[in-house]
Amino acid sequence: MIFDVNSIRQDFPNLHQTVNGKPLVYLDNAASTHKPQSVIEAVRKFYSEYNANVHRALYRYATEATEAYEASRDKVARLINAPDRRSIIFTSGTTESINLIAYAWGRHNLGPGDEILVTEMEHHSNLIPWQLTARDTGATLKFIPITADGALDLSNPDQYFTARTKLVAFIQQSNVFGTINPAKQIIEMAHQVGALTIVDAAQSVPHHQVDMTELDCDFLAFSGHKMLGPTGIGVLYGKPELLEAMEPFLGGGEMIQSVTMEKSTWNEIPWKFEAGTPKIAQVIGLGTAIDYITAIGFEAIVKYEKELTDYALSALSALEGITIHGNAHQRGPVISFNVKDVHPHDLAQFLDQEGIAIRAGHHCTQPIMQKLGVPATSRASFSLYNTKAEIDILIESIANTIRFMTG
Ligand code: 7TS
Repeated sequence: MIFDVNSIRQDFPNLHQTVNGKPLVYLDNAASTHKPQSVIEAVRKFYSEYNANVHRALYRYATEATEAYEASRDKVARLINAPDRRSIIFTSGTTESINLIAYAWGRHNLGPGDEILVTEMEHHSNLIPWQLTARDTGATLKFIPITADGALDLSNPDQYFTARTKLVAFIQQSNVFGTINPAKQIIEMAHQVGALTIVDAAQSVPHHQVDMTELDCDFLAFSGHKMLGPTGIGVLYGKPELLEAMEPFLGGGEMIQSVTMEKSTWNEIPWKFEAGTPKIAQVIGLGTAIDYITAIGFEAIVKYEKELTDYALSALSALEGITIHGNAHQRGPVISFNVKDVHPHDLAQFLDQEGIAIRAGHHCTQPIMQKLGVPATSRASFSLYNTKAEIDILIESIANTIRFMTG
């Protein structure tokens, strides 16, 4: 398929809105992306044509809903090259996926003397669950530091990867710096000391091929809404033998095999971890988002998003008084920056007047802000439907804001 951004943009109704009479320039894709019409239509079709609960009834629409729900599981497995569909558990998002491991694995397998290794680059959703796990189990939390370039400092691995390390939890692609971390290398170092790994892939799965067979991680988490899919849906990948050995997370319907008043046995994986009525419409919508992404293909997506990112980086750095945070060799389409004498919140408000949506804040990474010595940054993040013309509007509007704010 030939990559044609103009025709791609036609598929996204939300991109054609105006803000303050100006065309919307949406550059907050690391927070959440817009949805193509096919995803919106898949959700509408489920509710209006075959709405039913799954896995429990034999009438026609229940069967249709169950088939569509389970077909999405196969699509997810194919997308990330997971050899076994039982590895794919549907959750509400990255946050829930990580918490599932923290509760169903962490609290049953960790204790005093054990170490959980995270990095200084984590989104709060891959930090707080481990702070809570450490508190509840007596395990110790350790951190791989970051360098001034916004990369992981892996120069002293023996300091962090020890015989006590039981779990390594790390972000594959930074939502602040855009840095793509050497995931395969980190997973190998973890496995060498006998630790399990959980990869926060919320910012990587939407942008490049993430391959379970190649990475060999034990667990991996991502969210549907950052990859053209609905909100309220995410994925936890886990190696089947680990999932089978784990205790359940939430108890209730769906996750059981047999129940007496005194005790119960558990359903097979993945359903053991999908208690209650699942997110049926969202799962079906996610499957359609995956269809959309795979029809374009990651090769074209990576190439196009890199072109946009390089273009924006060079235009931004040509502006007076701009500090760009992070300078990793391998990076995704996310740029965080500060403008001298202009608070990020003021910049975001000025840009909003021009119809431009960027993020200003700590990006759920307060430890990074502390390390950078700033209260907040501005952040522009791109998706496959953004254009160089939109970046031109961004740059011009930042220049105008600087002129206005600093005289
Ligand atoms: N991990 C990373 C790396 C993220 O960027 C985010 C969300 C999450 C986890 C949490 O995902 P959720 O779907 O469970 O909420 N990141 C952002 C962001 O950068 N701006 O808004 C949300």
